[in-house]
Amino acid sequence: MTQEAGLYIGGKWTNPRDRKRFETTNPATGQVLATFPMGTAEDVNAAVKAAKGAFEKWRKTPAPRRGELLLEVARILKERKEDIARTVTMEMGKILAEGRGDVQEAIDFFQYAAGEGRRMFGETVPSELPNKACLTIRMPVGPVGLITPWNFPVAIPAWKSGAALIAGCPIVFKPSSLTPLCAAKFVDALDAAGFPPGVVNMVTGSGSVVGDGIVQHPGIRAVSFTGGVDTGRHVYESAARKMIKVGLELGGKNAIIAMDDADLDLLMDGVMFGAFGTAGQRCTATSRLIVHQKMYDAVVDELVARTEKLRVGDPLEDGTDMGPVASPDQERKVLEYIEVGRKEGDTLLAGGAKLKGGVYGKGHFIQPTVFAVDPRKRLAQEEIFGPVLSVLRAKDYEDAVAIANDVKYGLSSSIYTNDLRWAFRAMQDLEAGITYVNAPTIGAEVQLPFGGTKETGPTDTREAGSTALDEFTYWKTVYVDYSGRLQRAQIDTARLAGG
Ligand code: UN1
Repeated sequence: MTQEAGLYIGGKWTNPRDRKRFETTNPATGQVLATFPMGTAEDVNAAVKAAKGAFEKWRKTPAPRRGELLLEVARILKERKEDIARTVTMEMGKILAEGRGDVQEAIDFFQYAAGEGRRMFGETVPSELPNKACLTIRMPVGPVGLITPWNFPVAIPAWKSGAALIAGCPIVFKPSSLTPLCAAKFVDALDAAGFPPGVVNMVTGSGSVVGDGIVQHPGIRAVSFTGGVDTGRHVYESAARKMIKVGLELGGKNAIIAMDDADLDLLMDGVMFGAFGTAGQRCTATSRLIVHQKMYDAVVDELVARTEKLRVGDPLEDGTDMGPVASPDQERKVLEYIEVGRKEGDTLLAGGAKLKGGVYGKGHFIQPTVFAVDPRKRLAQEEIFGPVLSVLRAKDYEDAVAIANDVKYGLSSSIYTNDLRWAFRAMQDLEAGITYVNAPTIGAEVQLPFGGTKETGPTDTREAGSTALDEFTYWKTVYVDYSGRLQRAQIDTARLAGG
């Protein structure tokens, strides 16, 4: 594939010459990596048409056979892991170990989803009538739209496409315009695995033309979207108007609660990874640290010392802890939040500036930043999606949980404690789709459900795990009457002998 990439429709890469093009750049260096076509409404139509054309055959392909293709994708991704991981790092800016992790998560999920092809369990349920069988089976909804963000440019497309494909749904995929090269390499692996033409389609371009075009297209029967709340609300509304299924994962304001009995070193290892891994650009990032007042001073001292030691730099280089943020927009947004903190009178404890000159000269590098914040301040409430951690003080367990829950999001959460009672209470008390005990808010594994509550996940869908299929299937209930006569439920109720 050249760096002048194209669209993938009906099993072929196409590069329409008359399309406007956009560039994708390396956020560490400003270097242009590739150009892509701005997809049009016609491109979306062509992709949906291809997907519709492929649906009948794909849904009737036995699920274990579909699974074999998914396993083949996993194998190809393994072979290409280093190249794709470097592309992730160059296009998005996360450090190479995390770029590899991104691809590994895709491999893991395709392996998991392949196995789902041999499970896809339904239920068998007793009938109230004799000689009658009752069961449930999953049905694929039809062609589906997948709209993905830039922060996990391989893993998130893999979660969505792996689930849709094993379920029997052809896909029309629109990647983020910041990371289309990662998406193209991922789709190239699907292409190499040999899916029937039309089962996989990718259209790059703007949210307003391609994204909206996919959601609103009558041929698209479900949409899965990961991104910000505002866009998510718009997708939700459009999907509701069309009465289709929609899966939403819209970010977080995830908290770690540090109880007074927490192991300080373990806590700090988790906080640093959770807050500054991927430069804080994860939906699951630890963006609040809520500390029991008895631990507060010790935690803050250690936090500042560790934050100041982080090595920010070239994400391809060994030994770098944190790379740049992903784009000029990201840089602007994060710096604006740092300003908000200053203006609202939050106490800046570490960082707080853009890094300039030398290796930083052409990139979007921001110092890892820590503020001490009160619960109602914007830095304690709003998703920043960058390397900015807000520290809050809590009186006791109840106060910590109240602070943790007092945000509109509900994705991930964590408590550090050695007291079983706090751990088990937190599992019940924290309003979030995920709770960790003695581990940070990031690092979800693919064989478990992933998603949130409140404004993070208003449709209550879960990606990954055994729940992944729910986004793309509906349940059919089947009754098989083999009695040879008309039996009427509720009317002819069969009686027990002697009844
Ligand atoms: C995201 O940021 O949207 O749990 C996904 C984690 C990763 C996935 C994050 N496995 O941090």
